[in-house]
Amino acid sequence: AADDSKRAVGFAAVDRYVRSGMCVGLGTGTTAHWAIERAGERVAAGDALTAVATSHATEALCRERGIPLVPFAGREIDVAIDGADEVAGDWSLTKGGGGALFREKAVALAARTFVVIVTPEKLVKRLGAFRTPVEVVPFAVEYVERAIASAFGAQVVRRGGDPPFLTDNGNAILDCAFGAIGDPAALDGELRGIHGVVATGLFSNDLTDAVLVAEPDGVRELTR
Ligand code: DER
Repeated sequence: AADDSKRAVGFAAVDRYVRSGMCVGLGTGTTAHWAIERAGERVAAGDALTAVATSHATEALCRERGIPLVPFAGREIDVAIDGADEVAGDWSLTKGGGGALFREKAVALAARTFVVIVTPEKLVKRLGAFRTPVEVVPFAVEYVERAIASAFGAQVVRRGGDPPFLTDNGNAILDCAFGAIGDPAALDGELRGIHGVVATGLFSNDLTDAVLVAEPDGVRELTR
């Protein structure tokens, strides 16, 4: 059932926002998986699509499905489609549960349109119940961990066991419990001011152009 919902919302995003000839930013995770599946079907049916992948995992699936890949710097991205860990009432997002937040944010920023696809449990009033992923250069990970803990009183956990998780960029991830986040864009800025922080999973609300939710009776597109 969960897979059916993710499939429905992934397919809907591609069919509503992707036209032949477009370059599509393809996200990472179990919901974005279905947008990639549908893009593959559209290519197989003859649509001229190219894709910018947000992770090695997504690159591999695109290759399996015959979706032509172009580099991020390659060309304009018409639409990016991706999942999220939380969608707040103002459409700010927590992303990075899958560790792809840096490239996902790069693609979302570069895309003309950014479409978020979720199942209903991702909708929250405010961000913060889900720990905020922060990507950090390994050399500075202990320094950043201390800086976040002392500056925000946040409980900070380095992702992964031994050896710790590393992103496709070779960086570490700190999962930080900030509690309810009133101003995600401001917190993102403060965190990125700490030397060693590469990116955070806080996506400001002005990035999100559409939110598609897989409801039991079909896919609902939120209106702001
Ligand atoms: O890592 C990410 O940002 C993913 O989009 C993640 O947050 C959502 O993954 P899911 O669709 O598997 O829940």
